[in-house]
Amino acid sequence: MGGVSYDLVIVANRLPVDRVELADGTKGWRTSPGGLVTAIEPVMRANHGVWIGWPGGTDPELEPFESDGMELAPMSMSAQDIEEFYEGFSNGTLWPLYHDLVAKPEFHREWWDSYVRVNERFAEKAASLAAEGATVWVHDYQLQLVPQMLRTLRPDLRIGFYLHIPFPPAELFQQLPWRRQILEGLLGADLVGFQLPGAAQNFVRLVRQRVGHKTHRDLVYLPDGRTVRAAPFPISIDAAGFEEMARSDAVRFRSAEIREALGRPRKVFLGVDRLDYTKGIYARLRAFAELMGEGHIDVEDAVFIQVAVPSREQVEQYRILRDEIERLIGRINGDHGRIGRPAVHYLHSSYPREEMAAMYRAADVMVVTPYRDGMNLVAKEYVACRYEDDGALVLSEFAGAADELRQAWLVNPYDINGMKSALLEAYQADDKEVTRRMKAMRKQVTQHDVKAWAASFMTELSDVGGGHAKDVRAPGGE
Ligand code: GDG
Repeated sequence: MGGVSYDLVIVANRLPVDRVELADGTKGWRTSPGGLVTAIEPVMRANHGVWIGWPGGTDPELEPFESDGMELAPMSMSAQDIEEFYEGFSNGTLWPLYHDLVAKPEFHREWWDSYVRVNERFAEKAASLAAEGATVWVHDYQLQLVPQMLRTLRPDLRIGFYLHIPFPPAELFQQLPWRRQILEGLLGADLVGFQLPGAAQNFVRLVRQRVGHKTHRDLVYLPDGRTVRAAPFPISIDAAGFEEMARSDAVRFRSAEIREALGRPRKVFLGVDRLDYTKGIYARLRAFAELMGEGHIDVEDAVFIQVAVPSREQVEQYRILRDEIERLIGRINGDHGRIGRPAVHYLHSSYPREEMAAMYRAADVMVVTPYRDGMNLVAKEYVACRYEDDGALVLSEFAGAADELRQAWLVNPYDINGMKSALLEAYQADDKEVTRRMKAMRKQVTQHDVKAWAASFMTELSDVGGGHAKDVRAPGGE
């Protein structure tokens, strides 16, 4: 490692870049624009930071390198790690368990063993790169054991953990055979951050019941004298960045082009999701199809664009879901489409950010209906792009974003009739009503952007973190 050490270490399952094959056959890096990169980048730049994560693929471990002004330290993954740690324990056990059992979690002891081994490797890497008294910020459900492992290796560090997905109620979490180890893993951090207050409360309650530590409100008192704080930090987006992109000539032009290509419908409905069973894609399309079948919406007037970004394609449940959705869309178009006028435009692909912004701009009704979602950034991105204060948002009450975007048409995605009424109301709402709602939501998203999120987590972390650790600067300072 050449003895280089850093004052700030970000540890996340994925690096913000992908390992790709370049035109000349050699390997190179491509930045993968995600919410986390924009969130973390300013903090990384304000400090001497490094980001530890997996670049995808099964290449052997590489030395840390610089990309686009950020120091990155790639972690290797073997085919077995990918199968057991990533697809297995992370996405076949924890993901469904933490999302209200929307799918049935599988419990396998080999998957758990692999989870422990990979978490150990991440912790060792962080320990080797952190300077004396440095701050380490660990992210998400794949790495819940890292805080404690790291604290054992390096008691001098200040450690923060942030969970991007929901933290389940005790009644569900209880099922996990390794529940105690996960709770103890998280308690290695000084500050454990969640999307919503309810998740932080679930965690504190479980720690009291299962591990037996004393707690008071958002604090946990450990026998060794340490105090751990559990608190909500609702994540957000680069709102100004999205608005600027939406206002650009290129995006405005592209958005008009999209509406033209759709055959100039009166109204465009839009869904943008990773193809995941938590997102409620099937149910929303059924609701839309029934509205067409009953004559409330005519295919000459409205279309639905559903972008389904490929995700976790090696996991069986995701393949089944894809088949079900594609069969449903085939049926809807068969029943309601006309020549040159399909009812649903289905895109199974990922797109550049500008294209996403153009779709947000082109859409009159944005439909976000997850059964459970930590936050849902797509809903906030739509709002950020609607700088003319128009556009209706239909939003599941089970998305974290519903706590902030109260003026959306809120729906229970399990209630198809309720969802039909909300879709129809949003479709028929007059301009004044749509604007009143959008204005309020835009205020919320602009005032609580991702910079504010990262800064508030960092500030809290330096307040709770053990005595003499170095202070890490929050970005910007405006
Ligand atoms: C997890 C939690 C929580 C999607 N397709 C493309 C693309 N995206 C971008 C979106 C958005 C992000 O990916 C997706 O974020 P979401 O929040 O909607 O959902 P998850 O992927 O499930 O994220 C979630 C989040 O973590 C953050 O804490 O909100 O609850 O589940 O930013 O724009 N971006 C581009 N092309 C695509 O095709 N460029």
